[in-house]
Amino acid sequence: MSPSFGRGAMTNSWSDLKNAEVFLIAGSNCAENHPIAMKWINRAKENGAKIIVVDPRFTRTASKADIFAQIRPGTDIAYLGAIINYIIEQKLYDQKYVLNYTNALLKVSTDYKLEDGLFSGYDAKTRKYGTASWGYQLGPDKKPLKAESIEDPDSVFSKLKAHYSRYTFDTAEKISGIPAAKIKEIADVFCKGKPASILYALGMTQHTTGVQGIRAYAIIQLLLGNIGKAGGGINALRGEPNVQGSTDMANLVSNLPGYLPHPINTDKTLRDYLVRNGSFFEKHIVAQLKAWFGENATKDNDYGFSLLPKTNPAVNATMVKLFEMMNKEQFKLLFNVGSNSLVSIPDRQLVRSALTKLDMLVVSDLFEIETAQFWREPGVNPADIKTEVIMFPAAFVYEKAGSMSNSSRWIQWKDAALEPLGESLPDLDMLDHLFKKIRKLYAGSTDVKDAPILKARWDYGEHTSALKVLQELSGYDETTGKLLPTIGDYLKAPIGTASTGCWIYAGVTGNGNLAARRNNADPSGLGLFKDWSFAWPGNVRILYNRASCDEAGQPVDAKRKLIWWDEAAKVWAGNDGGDLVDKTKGPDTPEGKLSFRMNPEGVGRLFAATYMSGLPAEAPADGLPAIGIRPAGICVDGPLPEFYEPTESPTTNILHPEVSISPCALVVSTQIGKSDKFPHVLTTYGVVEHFCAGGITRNIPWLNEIMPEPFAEISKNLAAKIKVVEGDMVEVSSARGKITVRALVTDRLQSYKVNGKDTETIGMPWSWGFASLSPGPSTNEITIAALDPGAGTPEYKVCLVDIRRAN
Ligand SMILES: Nc1nc2c(c(=O)[nH]1)N[C@H]1C(S)=C(S)[C@@H](COP(=O)(O)OP(=O)(O)OC[C@H]3O[C@@H](n4cnc5c(=O)[nH]c(N)nc54)[C@H](O)[C@@H]3O)O[C@H]1N2
Ligand SMILES: Nc1nc2c(c(=O)[nH]1)N[C@H]1C(S)=C(S)[C@@H](COP(=O)(O)OP(=O)(O)OC[C@H]3O[C@@H](n4cnc5c(=O)[nH]c(N)nc54)[C@H](O)[C@@H]3O)O[C@H]1N2
Ligand SMILES: [Mo]
Repeated sequence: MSPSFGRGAMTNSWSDLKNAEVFLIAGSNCAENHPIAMKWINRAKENGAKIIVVDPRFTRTASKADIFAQIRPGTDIAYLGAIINYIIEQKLYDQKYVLNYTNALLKVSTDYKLEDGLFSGYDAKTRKYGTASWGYQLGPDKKPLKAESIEDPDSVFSKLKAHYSRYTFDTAEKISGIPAAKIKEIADVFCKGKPASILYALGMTQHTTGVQGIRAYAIIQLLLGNIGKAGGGINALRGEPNVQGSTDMANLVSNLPGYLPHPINTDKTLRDYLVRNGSFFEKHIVAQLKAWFGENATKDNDYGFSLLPKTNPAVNATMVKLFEMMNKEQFKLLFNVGSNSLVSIPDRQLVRSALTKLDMLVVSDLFEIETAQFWREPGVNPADIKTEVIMFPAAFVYEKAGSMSNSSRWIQWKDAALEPLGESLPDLDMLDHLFKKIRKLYAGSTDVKDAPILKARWDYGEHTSALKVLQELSGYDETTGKLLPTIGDYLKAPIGTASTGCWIYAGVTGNGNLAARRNNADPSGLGLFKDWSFAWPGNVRILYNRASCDEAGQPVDAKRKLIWWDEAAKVWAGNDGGDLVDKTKGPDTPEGKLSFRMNPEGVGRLFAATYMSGLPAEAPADGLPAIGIRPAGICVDGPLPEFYEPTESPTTNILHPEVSISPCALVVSTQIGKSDKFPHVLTTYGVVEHFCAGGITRNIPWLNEIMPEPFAEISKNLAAKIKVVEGDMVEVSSARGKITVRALVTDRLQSYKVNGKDTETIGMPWSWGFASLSPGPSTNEITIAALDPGAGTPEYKVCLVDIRRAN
């Protein structure tokens, strides 16, 4: 959502959850998937906090809830929109916060509109939006015009009010299946408790409107003044061990490490890149180029900018798209590290076919997972497969040193506890061996496309040191070769004299390895633990914490003081590190007022407008395009969250039947089902006993014993209708395929009404495949490959199916 911070991380932290007065847990089953979250939630509950859970199923998390609402999968924006409407109508918002810390007063372009489910700027041919009309009205100084009051019809606040006035509790009930009175109860309880925390994970993100759902959370939390506060925030409970670290390190197609925008094919020079992305990124991309290319990155050669690979934004090769390209024979080699795509990718026939198109597949994993054995899946004749498959046995987490970053943005160091088993190696050593061998093969080449490999700085030692890698991320003074002590030293260094491999990690190893700190003192009692490991950026534990203070820089919540302006010492002091541009700039200075310093407006964004700050009033005399400072992160599918039906849905969108599903959704599956043939909604989820695609856990006998096989969980109503009892085998089919599993008949799923029509949700775990000690059918045989247009996340949480007794 933003080109800088917060691409899915907690604004707060695990241990901060204990400070909340109320929780909305919607789209997360943390009791089963994130038990550490539950530990801190339970502490808050002991202190009287209220828990609201919204889920299509009654989960173990729901069993702890004061309010539980069963929702039709994929309809959260409908009830969240109704809550936004209620907050505005009943004036439940935090007036001061909204005025001072959000863009409520800024005037929106008069060209902006939403009509029949389409925002202005839609191009039906490309199914994409032109976003020019989503901007602000700008003054002659190129800054957004500010309205006198939020009543001004052009203000962001008025646009928000008009947009959500259509979302009544009754409309939300018709769409989501949650009774109107229950939605009102959720709104009342959530808005009354301050601070209030929102937790989410896959139940919100795995939709074609995933990003917009999280935007709806942001709007609610900004209106209520809950961001930047202890016990508040929006907390993305991230999944895979170190998924936070891997996205920090650019395991995302549109980013370089530290969430720097990835250069694209039209960026011929560093200047072109800065015209698109703003001067804010100059220091960071140059520091990264220095880290990657060392002495081969100089001012004279544009710091080696031409050595960086460029992406084609029209391709946007997120995971599913990548397999689509592979299936069109656009790749010869796949290096598959720590992922079991043949089980985890939706509509998995695409993966099955794509892998056969490769010349070579290298799999690095602990076990010979399904992906590595695709050539001997039942039904496949190995003689037909031309792909050569090579297995690299990988060392496990306890067998290697390194840092892992958790959802709280804490970078935590660990040492190796065991020697790697057999011939297995840490992935870092594998990469190091490979890189050195490849560089040897390329030696002497004058081909420009080989230059990045030949010019890279690669010095992690004879026996690779993970600490050296973390030090490279932390950063060096390139003039002395010494580590830069802190992020402040990095920021002060003139451009071209400092390197960091990932600027948000700057300082992590500057004064010793701070990631290895294990001091669990917590003097404030707020769970900040600031001497335990290191949180990016700059050890700030709660992002946007300037917003926890009033205009005078004093904490608004006396019980939960994060930072404050110390007038005598003329400095921001506090229990937490200040999320501030400059700690010596007081609350009445322009810098000291910025509550959301990473946004170009400096405030939280109720309306995700297009905007570049810092553009000069006059065009530059040299005729070159001007360089601004910082662009706003936008959502490609609209500046305000709007409800769209999932790609496969049992009903049409009652808000705008002509534009029923997201007009921008990227639908990759070729077979799309309709509700006449496939009347039920399927949702997929994880189970405690297995981990993701099950590569590890299905090889652990005692886990297999307690969770031996996949199942389809159905309501008692549905069971009676299809004449099935618990334990019977059922065939679940979608437009893409069918699988046979055991029926699990429970009260955890209930029949419900959608727009007057009886509807059923079927729940299925997805952790099985044909290999391992305990094989079973893969649920992704039937799921749909339809992607969120911004994030590329597949709509794993909703598709249409039919179910019947097998034989
Ligand atoms: N034991 C165990 N722990 C895990 C994992 C595991 O496989 N096993 N996986 C790890 C990974 S990689 C991840 S990403 C996380 C995932 O953590 P979670 O997101 O908690 O995992 P899920 O069970 O997929 O989905 C969460 C809940 O969302 C609900 N849901 C489905 N659709 C909707 C919807 O439209 N709206 C709402 N409000 N809720 C919906 C589901 O019923 C489910 O209870 O867990 C991590 N932890
Ligand atoms: N239907 C459906 N499908 C889903 C989801 C869903 O909710 N529903 N959830 C999605 C989500 S959130 C995720 S994250 C993906 C996960 O999908 P994948 O990433 O494909 O699945 P994992 O099982 O997590 O694969 C991780 C592999 O890494 C291996 N491994 C562990 N440690 C190491 C190591 O140190 N080095 C190496 N080289 N290998 C290692 C493990 O043995 C395992 O096989 O699945 C997605 N698929
Ligand atoms: Mo995940």
